[in-house]
Formats: sequence, structure tokens, C-alpha cells
Amino acid sequence: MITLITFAPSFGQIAASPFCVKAIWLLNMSGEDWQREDSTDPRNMPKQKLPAIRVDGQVIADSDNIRAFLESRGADFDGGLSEMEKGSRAFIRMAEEHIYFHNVLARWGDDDVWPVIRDTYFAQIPKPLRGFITGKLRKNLLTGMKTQGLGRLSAQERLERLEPDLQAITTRLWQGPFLFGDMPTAADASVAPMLAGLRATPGNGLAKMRIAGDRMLCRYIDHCQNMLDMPQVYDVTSTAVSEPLCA
Ligand SMILES: N[C@@H](CCC(=O)N[C@@H](CS)C(=O)NCC(=O)O)C(=O)O
Repeated sequence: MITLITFAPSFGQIAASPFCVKAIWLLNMSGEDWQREDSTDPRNMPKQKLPAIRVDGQVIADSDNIRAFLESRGADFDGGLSEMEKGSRAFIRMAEEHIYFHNVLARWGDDDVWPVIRDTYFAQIPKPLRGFITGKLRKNLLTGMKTQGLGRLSAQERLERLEPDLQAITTRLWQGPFLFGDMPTAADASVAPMLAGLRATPGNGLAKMRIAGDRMLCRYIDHCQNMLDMPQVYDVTSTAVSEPLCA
């Protein structure tokens, strides 16, 4: 049995981190038996981040490493894809190395949203200490976002930077219910949680409102989220046919 160490659910998402949601997708798609163990503190994890899995006494951290581990046991997340379509890796990088940071800034960088994030993610820290401890964490994180680059852009500039990514995703969704056809692939496991996380962010930030107002993106997110509640529908070993998204 594989144990997924994950952040707890929040804001209607099965896990607070889109990378943890991705790991849940991959575990479900792999057909492996797994259980979750919620954690609030990743500091004792090999990469000081979540998700991680524990299996046979070994801890494997990072969702990409989790993917590689599941593939080493026979999972084939991109089974139906041609060699050309396996360029879907680029969508994964776009989601994880770009859209994700929009998510981070929407949550940690917006003064109106931050108090909700603080009191949700760090509820276990006693109130008198919470502001002080989380204030330092927030400052460090926002410094990191300046280094990354997006943290130097205004919310409007960030929205303009995000737009072509959303267009690329939408263009794919005109072709079928998932990014690469009728069945979910690893690209959906990364892209859908990032979009869902942005849409689920408290407040009315520009990126959230852009996604929440896009019918096709919302149908895609909803479709994917429903599947997380019904893993048998998208277990790659199952023959169940999913409902078309854009019929
Ligand atoms: N590349 C990693 C990214 C994981 C990640 O960034 N996790 C964040 C949550 S979204 C985390 O654990 N942050 C805790 C911290 O930085 O202290 C993966 O794919 O698993």
C-alpha cells in the first residue's frame, strides 16, 4: 500500500496544493492501492515540500518522482499518445513552472486574500503567534517570487502573461474533453489542478475571475474534479467511457 503524504483539503479542493492534487490523480490513474496521510508540515520531507509518498519504508518526494516511481511499476499515463503528442510534457511545465506561480501570488501576494490563506493554512499555529510566524514565511516567499520574476509584475501584467497559456489550453479543449483526447493523460493531472486552484482562490483576483468567467475552462475543471470523486472512471486500466465535455 502506498501512503501519500499531502496537505489537507482546502477551498473545495481535495488538497491545498495543486501538486498534491496531481499526485492524487496519478495514483488513481495508476490503479495502485493508496491511502492519504494529511500533514501540515513538510519540513521533515526529503525536499521540505509536499507531496511525497511512503512505500516499503522509503519516502519519495516530488510529484515528478512519484510519477516516475508509478511508471517504474507499470503505470502508463500517456499510453494513447503519439510521439508528437508526448510533447504534452510542455503543458506540464507550463502548468507547474508558470501557472503555479500565478496561483502562489494570487494567494500569498494579495493583501485582501492573504488573511484567509493564513488562517486556513496555518490554523494550527496559536493565534497570538500566527501573524508573526506567517508574516516571516510570507515575506520570504514573496522575495522568492521577485527572484522568479512574476513577483515584479502588477496583477494586470500577470493576467496578460497568463492569457496565452489559457488560450493554449482552450485550443486543446476544442478538440476533446481532455487536453490530449478522450482520456485523461499526465498533462491533465498537472493542468487541471493548477486551474482549479486558481479558480478556488478566495477573493476576486484578476486571474481567478478570468478563469471563473471562462465557460470552457470551467467545464474542464468541473469535469476533472468530478473524476477525482469517481476514480474508477479515469483509472487507465478501466474501460469505462467518460462523458464528453463539449458534446
Ligand atoms: N516540484 C514539486 C513542487 C511541490 C511544491 O511546490 N509544494 C509546495 C506546496 S504547493 C510545498 O510543499 N511548499 C511548502 C514549502 O515550501 O514550505 C512537486 O512537483 O512535487
